[in-house]
Amino acid sequence: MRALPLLGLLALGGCSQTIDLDPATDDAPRAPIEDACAGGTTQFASMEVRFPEREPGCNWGEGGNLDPAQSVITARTEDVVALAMPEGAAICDVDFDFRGAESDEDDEDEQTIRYDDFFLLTLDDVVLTASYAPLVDALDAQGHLRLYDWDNIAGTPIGFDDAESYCLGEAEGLSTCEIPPAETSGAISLDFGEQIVSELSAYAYDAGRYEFSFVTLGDNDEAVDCSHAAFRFTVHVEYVAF
Ligand SMILES: [Ca+2]
Ligand SMILES: [Ca+2]
Repeated sequence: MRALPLLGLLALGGCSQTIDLDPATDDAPRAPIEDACAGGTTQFASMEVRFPEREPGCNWGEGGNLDPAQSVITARTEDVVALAMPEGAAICDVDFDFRGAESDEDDEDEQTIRYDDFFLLTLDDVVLTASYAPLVDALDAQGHLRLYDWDNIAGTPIGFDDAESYCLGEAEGLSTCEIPPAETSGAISLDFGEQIVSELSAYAYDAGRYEFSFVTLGDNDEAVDCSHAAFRFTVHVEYVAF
């Protein structure tokens, strides 16, 4: 938000003949970001995001969580990792690499996402992927983005038998994703198309933060719910600093 006045100047400089003073500029940052990204002064960074293992335990009845109930989403835990993006930076392109680290003894190329019962991975509020697609139906949309809000998910009935996953932009043919079913090992990939990256970039820039959240959901099983194994990925970002 602090960078917005600067962005306004940039926009004015680019089109001094048609100064638009309309205050309804929700979408305004997009064009300047795309212009700046096309300007050839982008920078690159690779950052690792690590979510340590989380032991079972949902804190039912606390912090907005409901009381335990069979086959209903009643509780969540949220682990947050902030990306160390420079102040005022905007994303031009982003790639996610979910391959295991080479130093890992067990598996160099694939990692298992283990979780109970379901998970969502978000950047800021935007759901990047979710292991159970119906959860996303309850969320507010902004363009192609779906915005995570626990209050919209709490109380959702669970159908364990048809657990289709969700990936941002995949249903619209704008992204290509591979998400292994629960409790299986397999290659994960999230490849977001240009349109999706552009919307993500504008959202994160407006939010002024780059925070990944690993949200784990449960119904009523104290011994397993809201747990997940360690999970990590590398983010390769091409960005421009305003
Ligand atoms: Ca249960
Ligand atoms: Ca459960």
